[in-house]
Amino acid sequence: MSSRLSALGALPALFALLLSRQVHAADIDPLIPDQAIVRLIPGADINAVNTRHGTATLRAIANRPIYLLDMPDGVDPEIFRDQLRDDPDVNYVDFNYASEAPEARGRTFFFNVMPVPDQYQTQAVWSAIGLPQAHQHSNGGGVLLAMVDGGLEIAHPALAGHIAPGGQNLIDGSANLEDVGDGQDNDSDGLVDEAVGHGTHIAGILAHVAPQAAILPLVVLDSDGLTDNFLLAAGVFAALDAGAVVVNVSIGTTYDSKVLEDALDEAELAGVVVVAAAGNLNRSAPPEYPAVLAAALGVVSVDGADVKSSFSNFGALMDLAAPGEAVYSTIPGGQYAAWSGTSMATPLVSGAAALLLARHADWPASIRAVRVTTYLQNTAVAIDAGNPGFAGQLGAGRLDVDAAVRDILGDLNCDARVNVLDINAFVLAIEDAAAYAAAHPFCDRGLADLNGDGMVNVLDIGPFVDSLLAP
Ligand SMILES: [Ca+2]
Ligand SMILES: [Ca+2]
Ligand SMILES: [Ca+2]
Ligand SMILES: [Ca+2]
Repeated sequence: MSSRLSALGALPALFALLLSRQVHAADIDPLIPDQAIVRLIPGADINAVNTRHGTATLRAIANRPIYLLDMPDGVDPEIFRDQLRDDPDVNYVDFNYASEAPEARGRTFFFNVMPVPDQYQTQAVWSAIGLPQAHQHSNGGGVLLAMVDGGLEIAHPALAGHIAPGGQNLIDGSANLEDVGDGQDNDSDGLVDEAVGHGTHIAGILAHVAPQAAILPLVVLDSDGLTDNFLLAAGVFAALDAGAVVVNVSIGTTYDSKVLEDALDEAELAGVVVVAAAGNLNRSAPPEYPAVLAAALGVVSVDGADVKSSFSNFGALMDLAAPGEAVYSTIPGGQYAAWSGTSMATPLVSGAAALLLARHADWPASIRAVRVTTYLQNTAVAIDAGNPGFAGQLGAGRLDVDAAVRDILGDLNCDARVNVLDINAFVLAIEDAAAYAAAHPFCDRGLADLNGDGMVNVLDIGPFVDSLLAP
């Protein structure tokens, strides 16, 4: 990207971009002044648009006509946006807002630094979500799992062998993926490099949950945990281009960004599972995007007793809960530490999605994301009773990876539940294998073998009825 910027003679604009990124970390993400995001119609030329409007290209998204533009000095942003919108080459226009890691926004840091991996490997978080049992069925092999986050310590011993080639730093266009500070308070909040470790910590959680998945780092967060809507969307688009089937987004923005919605819509069409952190400010409004978008799995944090974490955002648009308190994972320097946040709950769900997709590699893109959501939600452990005041606002329940990944005998309509809705499918499975396969594509007829004799036939009827009547 840097060569493209130079070719456009946009270095002064880039300098302006760097200055404009000196925004304060805040509860509400601030507008980044003087920037516009445009998507052009197919075949349109950004240079012609820039010439007409006096704009300059600051960044471009690969393989799509989406650009971050620097507005001319002294224009009224609203009027200027309307002028851009009236340009026949322009599909949509939006402003650019800052965006943050929830832990940067909420000011939580890693703690209990340890030189050894014992806590990381043996912590109760893994057993709380049924991970050891789930690993008997799947380790995530063959799945490309993207993380749109900060950099990560590639050389960390616990990450060796887990990182996919082809990672990108979308901030500077380089291949530098490292998780290091720059000694600067990039977001002018009085804290220097407060988000160093975030990406490494997320990577360590993904690597433990889905040990055979390949983790693709897409760096959009700076060392203070700051990014913006354009970069965040660019990270999701890059994940799609790389062929990732799961995208972990432990980042949120309070602005309902058109370009981020665009990226999530494209992910949905491609059957890619985007998992996003709810946010760490114990509120339901303003919500944080993309977690609340329909195409994302929004994750809230609970403690070891499935009680909502005091910091966790919540709301009717959340999809799942997962443990997010004092989660041990990797940090730079080859070390380990605990960190609390919805950012830490999120990769538990992303890793679970990877296990599920490795187990069901036959699921085509057309059903993949919906199936993953259905399986993870319908096998989740109900937690509303233990969270008075938050009923319906913590998602479908707490992640149970074992329940999601193992075979569910009697689930003939493949919704990860066994109930009366399986009766017709069960009868079809017994009567006519071909008709069953046609009516329930990518479901497993073998789940009708309730008596476990290796055959699906009338002898399974009694045990199936018993399973429906079981408490
Ligand atoms: Ca800072
Ligand atoms: Ca910094
Ligand atoms: Ca079912
Ligand atoms: Ca049987």
